[in-house]
Amino acid sequence: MDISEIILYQLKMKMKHPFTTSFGTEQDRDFLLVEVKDASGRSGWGEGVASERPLYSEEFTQQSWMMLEQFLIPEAMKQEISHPNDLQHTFKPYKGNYMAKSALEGAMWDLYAKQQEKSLSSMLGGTKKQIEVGISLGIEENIEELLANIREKVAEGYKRIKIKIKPGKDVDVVREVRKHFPDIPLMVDANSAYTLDDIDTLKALDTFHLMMIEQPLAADDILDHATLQKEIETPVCLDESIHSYEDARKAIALGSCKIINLKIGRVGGLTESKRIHDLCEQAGIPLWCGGMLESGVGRAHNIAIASLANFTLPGDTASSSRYWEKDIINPEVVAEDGVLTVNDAPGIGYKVLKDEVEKHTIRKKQFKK
Ligand code: OSB
Ligand code: MG
Repeated sequence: MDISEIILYQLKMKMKHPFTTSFGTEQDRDFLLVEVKDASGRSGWGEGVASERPLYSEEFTQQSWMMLEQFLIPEAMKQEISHPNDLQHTFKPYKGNYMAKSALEGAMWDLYAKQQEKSLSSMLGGTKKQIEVGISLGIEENIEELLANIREKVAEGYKRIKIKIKPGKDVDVVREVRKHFPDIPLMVDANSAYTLDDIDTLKALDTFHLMMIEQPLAADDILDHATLQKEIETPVCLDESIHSYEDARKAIALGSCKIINLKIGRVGGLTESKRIHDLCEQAGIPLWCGGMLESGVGRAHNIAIASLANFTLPGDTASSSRYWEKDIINPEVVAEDGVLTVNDAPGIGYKVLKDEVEKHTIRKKQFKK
């Protein structure tokens, strides 16, 4: 691929509103960008989606930086990469750190697609030209606030509403939401806040005709989720529990879920995402693309993967304006009536605004061949 240079950026970008889940509140998004340059001056971009603190998963931004700086970028620089798929082999000896691996691999995929003058979507085998999106709404202190948020997002046309829940902010909240919005496509995400001891609560949630309940049990569990799925009608969707093709294969074999939320960063990149997509398609397990409060770079990658055929449910890739006053890409991502058009320009298909990137950059390091 004729790589000449890799640049690692750490950015801090303030979101318009704080976002609260069962594991905490985030407003200052602290994340990484990777820029891979070739000898002809083309750039590919990837986003490191870890959070500042290891609350969603064990990865966090500083750790991703060190992983990329000390191991992943030097390894990638050492060899001739002819296709982004090669990186799976390069990275394999290094355990875990999927989000760090995905940031570099994503930049390579963008660059590779640009070199081939094809869209990232088409390079991955994407077939859809339009994708449906939903929106993920954080926990609010006050139910009126949540109801107002839902009203606004339904009016904007989002194709399903996901609300975050945690113990004490669950059955009563969903009952109230259902009272005001009896028919909207609605789902909940617990971010692993429950155990099987909470079966009564989970069974109560089963009565609100939810599209699915996302990651109710522990992040490292697939067995208890299988037990739970036998007890409730609502499909269980796994997020945190799925880090790889192997995890997906085992979860499907055990009956731990009926749906998977795929996040490119959580599974180590686009190559692994495509493998999981094909496995789930064969197994009849529908997918949707999750989000990690991404900037436009990560958002563009999400749109590309969501254009594959088995992403049959609305994902979390909402408009740029959902989180940002001004995104770092042009054009911004805009969902119209809950539908995004898949870009057919080369690579991710959006221009990365270098001025905007620099404005939010708090640390930067250049690696030359
Ligand atoms: O569990 O899907 C999740 C955000 C940060 C970490 C984990 C999750 C989320 C979201 C928001 O639900 C998704 C988005 O809008 O980017
Ligand atoms: Mg989730």
